Amino acid sequence: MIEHHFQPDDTGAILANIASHGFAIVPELLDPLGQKAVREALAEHKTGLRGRNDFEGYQTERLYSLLARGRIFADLSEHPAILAVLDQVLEPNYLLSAALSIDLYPGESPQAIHFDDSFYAVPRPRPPIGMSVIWAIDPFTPENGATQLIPGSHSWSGDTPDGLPDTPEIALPRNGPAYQGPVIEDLEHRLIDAVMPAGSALIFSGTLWHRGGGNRTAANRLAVTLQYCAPWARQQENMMLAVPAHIARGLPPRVRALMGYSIHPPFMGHVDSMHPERLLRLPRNST
Ligand SMILES: O=C(O)CCC(=O)C(=O)O
Repeated sequence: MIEHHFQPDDTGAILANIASHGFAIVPELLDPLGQKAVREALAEHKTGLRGRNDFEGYQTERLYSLLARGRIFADLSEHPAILAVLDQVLEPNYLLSAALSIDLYPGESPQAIHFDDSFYAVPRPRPPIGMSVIWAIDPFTPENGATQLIPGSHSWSGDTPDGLPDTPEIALPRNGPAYQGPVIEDLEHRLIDAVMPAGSALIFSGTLWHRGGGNRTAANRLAVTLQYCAPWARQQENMMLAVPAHIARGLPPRVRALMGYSIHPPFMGHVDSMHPERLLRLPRNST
């Protein structure tokens, strides 16, 4: 059995595991107070509404735009142990692409197997264009829907290996080159459960095949996922509209840079030839 759990300051080992297996787990990175802050921030906004398709999950409640919903999410998005890893994997000036909570209700079925940066239609194998972090707010178990991963699949070639569900919701590139990789007999047997205690962070490559598991328990499984992308790639969530300017002004500079209040040289991200931070600092009534 391979050990995939690492100490937060062991960046080298985390990076090595991501390079060889596609993921790493840092147990209990968020303490119980932080977990409570996440729950309280989400509680204000929960509606009980479930997902709109099988991918979001018909028995899953997702809340997006998290940076606008509580300071704790800004803290998570710039967690030093996470950024120390991302700094080595993604190009400088990388961005926060998505910030959402995923609450699996009892009875949720497993998701389709997918990889998170599939909507960038760049042929595989390739370095990741995105990196994902899933923060377990409840403990993740095989029974309650722990994320399931296929170790090593981050380096697979091709986008639609035999046997993978290719559903419209996933929007896999359909016109790309024919699959060139190994024949996949039974993908489900290759999945392993990301079992981890509450507060743990699962960090994985955007090219790693995975899915949310099914929830066979009587309790919910709550997670927060923060996804990051290359500085030249389009973010999934439009952070400028998702987070109103008056909230963005109060966020730490690094978080604002992750949102897109930053320049990727020579001038990607400018506004009227100015750094976007300059506009943000203008008095409220002039923006
Ligand atoms: O909820 C999970 O464990 C994984 C969810 C996921 O992979 C996704 O929605 O892209």
